[in-house]
Amino acid sequence: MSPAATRRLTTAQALVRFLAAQHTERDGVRHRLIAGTWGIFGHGNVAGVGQALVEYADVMPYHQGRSEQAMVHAAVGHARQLNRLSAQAVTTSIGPGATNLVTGAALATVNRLPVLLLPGDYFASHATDPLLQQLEHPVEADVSVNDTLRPVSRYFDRVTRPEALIASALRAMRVLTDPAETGAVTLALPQDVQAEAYDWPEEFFADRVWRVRRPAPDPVELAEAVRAVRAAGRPLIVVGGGVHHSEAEQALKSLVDATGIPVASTQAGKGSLRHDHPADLGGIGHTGTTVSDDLARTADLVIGVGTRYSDFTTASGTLFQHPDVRFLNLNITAFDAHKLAARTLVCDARAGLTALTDALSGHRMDAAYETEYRTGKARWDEAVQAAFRADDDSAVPTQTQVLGALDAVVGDEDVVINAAGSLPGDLHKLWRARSPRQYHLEYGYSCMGYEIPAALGVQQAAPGTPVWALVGDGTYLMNPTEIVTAVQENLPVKLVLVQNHGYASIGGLSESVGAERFGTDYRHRVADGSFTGAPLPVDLAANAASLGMDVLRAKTVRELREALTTARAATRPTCVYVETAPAQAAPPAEAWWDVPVAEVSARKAATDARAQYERAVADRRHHL
Ligand SMILES: Cc1ncc(C[n+]2csc(CCOP(=O)(O)OP(=O)(O)O)c2C)c(N)n1
Ligand SMILES: [Mg+2]
Repeated sequence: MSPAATRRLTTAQALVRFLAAQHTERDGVRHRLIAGTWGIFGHGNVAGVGQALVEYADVMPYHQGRSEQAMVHAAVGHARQLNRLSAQAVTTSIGPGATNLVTGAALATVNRLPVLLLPGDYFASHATDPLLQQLEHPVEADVSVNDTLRPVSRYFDRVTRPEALIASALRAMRVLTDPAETGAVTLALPQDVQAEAYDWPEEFFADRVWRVRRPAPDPVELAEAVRAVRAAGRPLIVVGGGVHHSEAEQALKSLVDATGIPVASTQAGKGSLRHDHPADLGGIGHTGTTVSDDLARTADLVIGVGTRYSDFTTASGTLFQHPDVRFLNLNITAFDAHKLAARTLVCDARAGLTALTDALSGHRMDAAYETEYRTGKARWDEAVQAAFRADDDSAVPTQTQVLGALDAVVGDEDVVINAAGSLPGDLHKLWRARSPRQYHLEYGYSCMGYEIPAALGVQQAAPGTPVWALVGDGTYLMNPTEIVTAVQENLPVKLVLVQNHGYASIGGLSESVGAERFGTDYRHRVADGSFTGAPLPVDLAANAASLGMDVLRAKTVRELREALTTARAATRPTCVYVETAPAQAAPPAEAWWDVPVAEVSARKAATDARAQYERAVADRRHHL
């Protein structure tokens, strides 16, 4: 190829052609970087990116979505399933189509998952201002609504001339494939520029491979880390999503098998060790297990691996109570490694864990410590059994019995997706993850409406794998639209729809913070103005059926088991609809979570809750 060779294409055609030629590579395995493009067309992208997608339909798969936010969720599900080695793009029109991306972009960036956003933008020429859907800023003429994507993106550019795409597209790929920086990447595309032709250097379209690096630990940091681990009497490993992103599960197991150090997991890290490994203590923090939280309170060294230490993990700064507790953070992102004034090990999780295992050769926990946590784990296993067990097959199931029924039906390969409501807490405490990819909890943004579209992306990344989206009724109502897309794309995703007539999780929270469950039940308004009438006569099962799903209504524990078994084998999108009994069967929280309570109020519920709040907040520590 002569360096001088050029090809005359529109900016949008050049972008699509370029994206189709990008690849990632890690450990010798190659993936397409942009596996496909989701899109909803309007005047801001139909003639530009839309035209380019039909021109290059042979090299760039296109998926039609129903809402822009949901398309981003689908892309995020896909990226997470493939450990961030492959992403998808999302193209939108201008204005409302573009701003509908903001929630999805924030979710991607919070969870450090790559997605390429291609919102249309106003004319770079200003020739037709104000364009349909243009928000005119009277003072700053270069501002568009797409600027709302800046704070939620890890890279943002507005491509105001065709040739500017060359540098910008390369930078965008760098960020998408950088394990420390990845998240939402936005290339805003003025609609006139999308359609404008340019003589592109042929080299721009050549196959390109982005190596996803595995930085090794710094020798000085490693030596200090090893000294700290050897000196610790009660070390506890806390694993986060970074273990999965790095595919470091085997390296973690090797370290744990060699040393006997126990492992507790955040929502994103759960499944890093199989649930039946003797050192796997399950979830940690506000939604953690008794054994994890007991160990966390008494640990003298907390070894964070790939975790952001969210407030759920640290119980809002109250969990780690050993007077001399110290932290050692292995993280590819220096920003996270430095949290809690930790000793840092800034490197890839797999590389760091392997180096630690080698350097700790011969080091083993006291037998008494291992006995202590194994006993605690056995006790917790009994609590799980009790929450799952349903003695009466003909009764309406509780929510934890729904999880028990699902636990009995799934295999090692099934993926279970959830993000918001009361299910995340129950799942974090109770779910027995049997493989690294099984437990798919989006709890960085805990975004209602993530589950169904994410299931589509996961299913695209893992054809043939049973993929379950678990949603509450409130979550379902917020974003059921991608059911239609599952039908259209023949994706046999499975939906477990848990009906409890409102926001049960927030109802419980509301009660505990003195807000009296206000505004959390789905009930008719009555004469005094309150929502305390009969439950609303909605039929969400009929709704799911109307969108094209096969629907199985389960009224009892027995029917639920049968329905889940049928759904697992189904080859069409299938919904299991279950109304749950109100009984609270999940074990209570072991650790606190900071939700500030009214300091003054005329209502007893609030003043009582405030007194309790002040007692809890007194336990908060600064780790310095
Ligand atoms: C988009 C979004 N809006 C609001 C919230 C706050 N929120 C968290 S859980 C929840 C209620 C969820 O209701 P449902 O899905 O029915 O689950 P349940 O609590 O009944 O288990 C709300 C409103 C959120 N997480 N995401
Ligand atoms: Mg609900």
